[in-house]
Amino acid sequence: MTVEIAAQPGPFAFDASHTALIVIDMQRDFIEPGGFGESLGNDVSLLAAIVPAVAELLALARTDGWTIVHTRESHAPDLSDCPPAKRLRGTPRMRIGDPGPMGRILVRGEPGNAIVDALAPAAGEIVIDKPGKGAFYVTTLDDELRAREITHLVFAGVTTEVCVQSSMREANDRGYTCLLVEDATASYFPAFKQASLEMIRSQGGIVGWTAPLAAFTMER
Ligand code: C5J
Repeated sequence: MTVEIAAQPGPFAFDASHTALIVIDMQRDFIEPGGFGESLGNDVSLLAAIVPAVAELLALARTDGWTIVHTRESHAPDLSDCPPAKRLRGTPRMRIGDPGPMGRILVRGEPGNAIVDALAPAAGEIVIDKPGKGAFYVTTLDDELRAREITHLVFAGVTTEVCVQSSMREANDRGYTCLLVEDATASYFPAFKQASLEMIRSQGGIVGWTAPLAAFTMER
């Protein structure tokens, strides 16, 4: 059944059976003190603030039978999938692969690399480990979505202007119809979040649509 919600730049229509929720990188490394995000000098509380909204969106998607995907920005323990150009950027204080308070920074399997407890993937949900900012780069995400005949993607997660926007642009180029939930995404830089939302929906939705979580809950 197709439903239509109020969104920008116009109404967004989708069918639950062809829709996936893509929750980007809600990991301890970005959201909790002691992880990668904080090691770069960021205020992680800005990201922690959206956890309740993402939890509500996940609950709604589970109830309505959407496909659910969680991503984690993560690297192999030998860092063979982390280009030096990525590792050497940022602050020399703590880099990807270095030991941190929650284990090695952004390394697969380390405690800090896990998704925060409140948003833990449920059995059967897709979890994608991605070495890049975009969720499609050297991952199986596109194959997983096409195998399930997914055409519409609803995005949430962090950070808006980096991994969320990169993933949404990659999805757009692959032919998916995309929407970003405005209050279920966050940036360490509120102005960057606002600019990203405006970029995405500009020019008639050049990357896609945006809508508040309430647009989904009011529909029910
Ligand atoms: C960053 C991300 N910001 N998940 N990663 O490095 O946006």
